[in-house]
Amino acid sequence: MEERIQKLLCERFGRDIDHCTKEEIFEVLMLITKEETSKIQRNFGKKKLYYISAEFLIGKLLSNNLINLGLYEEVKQALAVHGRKLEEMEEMEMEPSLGNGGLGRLAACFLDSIATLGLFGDGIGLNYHFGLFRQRFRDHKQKEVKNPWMRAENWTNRTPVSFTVPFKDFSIQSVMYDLDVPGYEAGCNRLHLFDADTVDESIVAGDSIDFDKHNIQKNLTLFLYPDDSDDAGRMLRIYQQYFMVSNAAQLILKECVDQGYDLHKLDEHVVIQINDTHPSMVIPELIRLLTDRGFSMDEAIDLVSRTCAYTNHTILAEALETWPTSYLEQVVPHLMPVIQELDRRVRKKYTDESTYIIDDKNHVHMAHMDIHYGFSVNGVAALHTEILKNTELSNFYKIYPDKFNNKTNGITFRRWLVSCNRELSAYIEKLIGDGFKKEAKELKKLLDFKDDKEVLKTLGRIKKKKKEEFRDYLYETQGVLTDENSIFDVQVKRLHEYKRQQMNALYAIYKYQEIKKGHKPKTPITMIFGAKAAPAYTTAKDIIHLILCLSQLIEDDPEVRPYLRVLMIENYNVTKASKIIPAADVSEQISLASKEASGTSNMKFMLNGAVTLGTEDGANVEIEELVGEDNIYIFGKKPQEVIDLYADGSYSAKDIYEKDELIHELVDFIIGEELTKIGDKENLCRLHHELVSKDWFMTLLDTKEYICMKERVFQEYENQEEWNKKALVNIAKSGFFSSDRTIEQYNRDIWHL
Ligand code: T68
Repeated sequence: MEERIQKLLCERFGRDIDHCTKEEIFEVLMLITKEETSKIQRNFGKKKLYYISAEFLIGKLLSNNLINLGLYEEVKQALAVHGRKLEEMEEMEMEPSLGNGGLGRLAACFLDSIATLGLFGDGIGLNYHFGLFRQRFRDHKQKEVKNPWMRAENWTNRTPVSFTVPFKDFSIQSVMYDLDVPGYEAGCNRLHLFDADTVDESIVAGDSIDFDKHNIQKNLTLFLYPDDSDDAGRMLRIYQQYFMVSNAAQLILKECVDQGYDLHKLDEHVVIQINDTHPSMVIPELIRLLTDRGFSMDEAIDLVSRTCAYTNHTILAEALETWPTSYLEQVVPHLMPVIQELDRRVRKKYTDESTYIIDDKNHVHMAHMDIHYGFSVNGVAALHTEILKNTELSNFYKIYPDKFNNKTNGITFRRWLVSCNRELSAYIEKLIGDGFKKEAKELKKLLDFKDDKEVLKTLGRIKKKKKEEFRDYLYETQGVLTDENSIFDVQVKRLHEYKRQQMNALYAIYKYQEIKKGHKPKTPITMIFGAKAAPAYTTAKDIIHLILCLSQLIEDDPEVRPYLRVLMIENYNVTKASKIIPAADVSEQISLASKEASGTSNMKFMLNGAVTLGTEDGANVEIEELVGEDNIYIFGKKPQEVIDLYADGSYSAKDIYEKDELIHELVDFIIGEELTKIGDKENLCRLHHELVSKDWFMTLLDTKEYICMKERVFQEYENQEEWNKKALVNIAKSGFFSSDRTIEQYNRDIWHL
């Protein structure tokens, strides 16, 4: 390996390793990894899965691919001979900006597991040049700048595959870029990312995220989820979605034909997983392409319906996509006759208007199309699926009880343990062998060490080491110094009111005031946030502003600072997740019960020995069942109580604010002089008003219980042996959340590969 690295460095840069930069060494390591990946066997079968998703949040690939190829140690040693560190080269890698949150990261974990299980399945998405914005903090506010993550040498390979994608007024010729996805000690699949050569990065001004939204040929794949707060932005999303699925549909048919398969048996050779509704137009597009090839409408609809399966990731009404027919007419008029035909058939068969595809306001409901014309509908955690069946989609469940099924999310342990926490992984291996890397359930064997004081101590030591590493990382990247001897209390996820970062901020205010009164915590507390807010989501940005102002207030206060810190990680992404999660003690999963479909960071924290402080929501419910109530902290209103509150409209934030002294005081602190002298009064007042007069996601409902429970968490942390035992039980029981298990279930129940 050493020779090979040297040779390639000399060839490309004319220098040996001792005289090469980290960037150069990284590039060469990437090329070698790509070459090795291309040598391993491709998964194959007579039926193939296509996982279509607007997002693939794949994260950096060097370490992961080396681990999966079994080359990590070899490369590490080769570099060590020259005093170079693999970790330092990895720092040079840009994180692909191809996703936004849990949905995109889930797709990436799934690709890893699909390949690892030897299943024949590729991902299909878009090659966003700037992807999701990069977050900067200026004046205690989020500022969005573009994120140019691509380099001349990339993980992707340009392929000769190209399709013509027709829009109303023009066509766009696509280019397919491929990225190899090696499984862990297993075969390899691909991620196909479509792009167009007409796309022009220079139309983006400076480092902003502003561009001409009307120039589709030039802007089509520049950004992920370009701002949809105006019509042009919404229209651009339709262009992107159709571009993605038309390419997907054409690729699928081409691959079938190339294999010599009979398209009349499409469903025997192809299964399409539609990841949320962004790829839903693949249904009418495939039907259109098949009828173009002479298939009858009946047969085309029947075939496609037996090929497509839909995953729902949310019950938030505003996230359920609908498109006005007038928009679709302007972008893809040729799809409208198909969509209208699909709707006509629904209307002929069913009387329940709430299930129609096109509603009386002429909006096309993408999820409705998926449910009627797909053969499977799945939620992403047990509770979520029950809510879909009994509440959100109950009218559909009545019609199609057999289509509904649950697939509780999972995470790949290769990235979220073996790669991000090598110390813990190695220690587990020492205790129970390395079988857990492929059979996650083997982690259960750790329970044998539940009362082993030495083991518990070692777990504590590893946690401390990860905290020190995070301390150094945060100092280097953000210039903020953390105390590794404090409790790390962590909430990292997209910013949304239903996730209730604002409730966590109210706790910070509570603790600040307590410390001011002289009630100091025994062990200092570091509250760590990481979150991006959608650029047009005002309340979310106001919450970030509040957190950053609190952070400043405490930094400037020598009385409080030794006991409490509030830190916000800038530009939270997969790379930063893999640094903070192993260092966390407390995992904050405090969404309003019933609103978080599953959550996946909850699983990552658990796997790394953090204890969950959470509501009865999403996969928290399943975590609780696994670890038992002694090893998790659950608080707050139950999902059904929340659903009932919405139904009868009886929740009033104002009532709570007016009647409860403590809450009144905490909420008013937001507009008090301590914060308004640091921050922007307009933003803080707007947030205060939002909380007191609307509070759509019922923050104030659970705030008091939250504070009480969090106090208990910090108290119980003081008994380190008991705490480490909780950590051990969490790790030992986390095997269920391996995405290998999830994918086995998808395959067993839906894909049948
Ligand atoms: C997340 N959804 C769920 N959506 O919120 C989370 N949506 O509970 C779940 O664990 C995860 O999916 C995986 O199932 C998302 O991440 C989006 O990102 C999104 C983006 C645009 C429109 C709608």
